[in-house]
Amino acid sequence: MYNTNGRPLRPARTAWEGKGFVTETLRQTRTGRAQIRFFRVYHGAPSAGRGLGEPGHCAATGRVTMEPMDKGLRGWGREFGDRTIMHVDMDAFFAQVEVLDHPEYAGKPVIVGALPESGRGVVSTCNYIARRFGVHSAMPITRAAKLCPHAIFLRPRMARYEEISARIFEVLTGFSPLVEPLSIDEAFLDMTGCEHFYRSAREMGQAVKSAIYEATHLTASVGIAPNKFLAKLASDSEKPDGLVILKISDVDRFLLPLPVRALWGVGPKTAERLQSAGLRTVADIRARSVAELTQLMGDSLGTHIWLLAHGQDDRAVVPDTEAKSIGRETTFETDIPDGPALRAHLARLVASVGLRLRKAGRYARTVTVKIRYPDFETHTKSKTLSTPTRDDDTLYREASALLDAFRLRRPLRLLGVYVSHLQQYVQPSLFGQPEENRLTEVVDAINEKLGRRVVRRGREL
Ligand code: DCP
Ligand code: MG
Repeated sequence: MYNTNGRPLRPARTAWEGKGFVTETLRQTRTGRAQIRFFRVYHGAPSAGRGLGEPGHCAATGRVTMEPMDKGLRGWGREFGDRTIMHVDMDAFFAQVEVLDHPEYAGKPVIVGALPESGRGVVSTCNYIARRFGVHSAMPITRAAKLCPHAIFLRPRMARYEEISARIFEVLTGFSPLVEPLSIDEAFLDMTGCEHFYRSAREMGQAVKSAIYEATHLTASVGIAPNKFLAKLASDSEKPDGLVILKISDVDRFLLPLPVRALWGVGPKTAERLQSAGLRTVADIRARSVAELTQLMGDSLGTHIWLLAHGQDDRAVVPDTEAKSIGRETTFETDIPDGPALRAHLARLVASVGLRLRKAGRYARTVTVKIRYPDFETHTKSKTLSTPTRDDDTLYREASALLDAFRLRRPLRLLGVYVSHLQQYVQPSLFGQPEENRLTEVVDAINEKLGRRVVRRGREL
């Protein structure tokens, strides 16, 4: 038994090595006295759908000694079979954030989405108090207003939800290097090999829930199971603030009574077809052979349903390593009006973003400039280019034109530059390849060699 549950000291790091990759997590032990460096070795690329290989070895520093993985460090993890998969889903996410930001809403029904007076639009989500009145996501707002007229109706504040979502994902990446985001409030984690940090699956789930709560003051529901399909079913089954553990030995008891609609990919139409063949529950499907099912539903759907009904799902957890945007912003110590000093800041931001873009081997189609006034009023302006670029001069020209377009009349508290719509290749077009700026290449090469951005453009000074 290792006294090794604990808070991650830094997010897991991943490094490619030869035929596979190694992940490293650094954690503080529960007693706080030792740090554990924990390695997992995988064979093949995670994105190739073979995320899992044989565990490699663990190494420890400090007072805790660790045995190699192959001596059975997965411990209770083996009750889940080859893999331990976790699904995390925030409860009534938008509504919970609204109650967090407006404590006076606590204990009241809160519905986020369109406003009833607009007469159209739908509910994005509502808190669990409003759900008792029958309100749910995607319901017309006028119907929600009839069911729960005394509710607090709010428009969504996406920027705020995204900010909190980023914090949640930061917490999650401290628990596993393999985090696959499914939506703004939901993710799969492959926890295989991390089991020995916890005395039980329950303790592992509780650690993730507590870390999310500590970082955001919001509750999440968690499911832990042998695969993605079961983990998601588990986390959905005891919302809100749930924690459901499905070991291999629990799966049948849990799965068999469920209606066929619970099977991933079975929509209303498929469910109808299954029902007309007398298949109402997962147990009904279990009673049939795979041949009977493929005859009924076709080869691919039939096999899929049969496998799920047997609790089988071998989809890998695929981390989302592809950045969707690259950006940098800076808050000034004293507010800066438009002029040479502000433009020099813009040039520095562009240089930093451009460098990261080139390092990522990407071209960007969209450039965005963000500004914030001292009273926190915040605006962005974007431009999408006809040819993607990763050249600093082009990026600076576009960013500068965007900044002009704000017609700043007041000093700024914050300035930011973002690029998005990133792509790896540029389609050869009538207008030729995007200009690769020779100067940018040389500057990058020198800076790379010196390890710092020593060489800069005059406009940054
Ligand atoms: N959402 C939306 N429209 C929908 C469904 C969801 O705008 N039809 C938004 C609002 C939700 C968020 O996405 O807060 C997350 O979706 P979930 O399906 O996870 O729903 P909740 O988190 O709101 O509730 P639950 O506790 O059921 O997860
Ligand atoms: Mg949710």
